[in-house]
Amino acid sequence: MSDLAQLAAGIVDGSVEIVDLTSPLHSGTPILALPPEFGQTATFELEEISAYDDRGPAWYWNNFRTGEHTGTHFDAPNHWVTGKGLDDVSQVPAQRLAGPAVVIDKTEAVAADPDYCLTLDDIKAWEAENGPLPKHAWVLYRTGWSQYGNDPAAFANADENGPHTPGVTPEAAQYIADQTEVLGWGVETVGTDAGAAFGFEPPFPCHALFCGSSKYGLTQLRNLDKLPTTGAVVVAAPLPIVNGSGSPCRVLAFVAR
Ligand code: 23J
Ligand code: MN
Repeated sequence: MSDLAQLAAGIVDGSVEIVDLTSPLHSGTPILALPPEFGQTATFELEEISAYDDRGPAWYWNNFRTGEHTGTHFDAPNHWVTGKGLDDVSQVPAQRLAGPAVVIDKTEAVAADPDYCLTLDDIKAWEAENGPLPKHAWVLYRTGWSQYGNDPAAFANADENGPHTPGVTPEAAQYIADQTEVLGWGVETVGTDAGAAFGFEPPFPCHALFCGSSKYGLTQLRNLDKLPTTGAVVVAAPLPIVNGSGSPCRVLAFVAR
């Protein structure tokens, strides 16, 4: 049997499990709130066109309105000024939407400190155990934060100093951007950067360094606890919005059982 036939057979008989890493999209899906001087993204909203009624007797359908960066979504290179002129979300090659997935688990550190940021030493320790961050891989940052995904206030975890959510140190982001050939960085939080990352140097290091090196972002992922450290395959499927900076995205993981 060819590899692809074996994959297809595994999907049919369940020995390949497809784990949905996507958060459900609805008007209560948490969104990023920037400081009030900046433009704001929109929540997801449905507008009913008809529901088997006099507006359309045999059909139900909706219009929707949403920010590109609402819910589980894909950050394209042109999202950040460092990636200005690089690919919009419709231009990202399909071959670069899928790849092997690896998981870096910092659940314990984040439980102790919600502002925990992944360090370069953390990455080096992960690589000593598992090998180099692989070429063309999605690197998924497991923090446990998805447990708050149905409670926007807990998910934002903000006080008078701003949001307190986990992220990545500038040094670690620099290493991923410059020293690896990964596809991108996937997180459980509202954005790829820490809640406090506006005050980092550079500000928002994941956005600045990943967009600038044509690496992608995936956010608000769930079910990362169902993935092995290495060995899963992940497919991210953003809408091909022409000139878009990102898109709500279905993210599926193929896992051998
Ligand atoms: C715009 C400005 C800052 C941030 C973001 C967007 C995101 O997190 C995003 O969804 O790309 S931090
Ligand atoms: Mn985004």
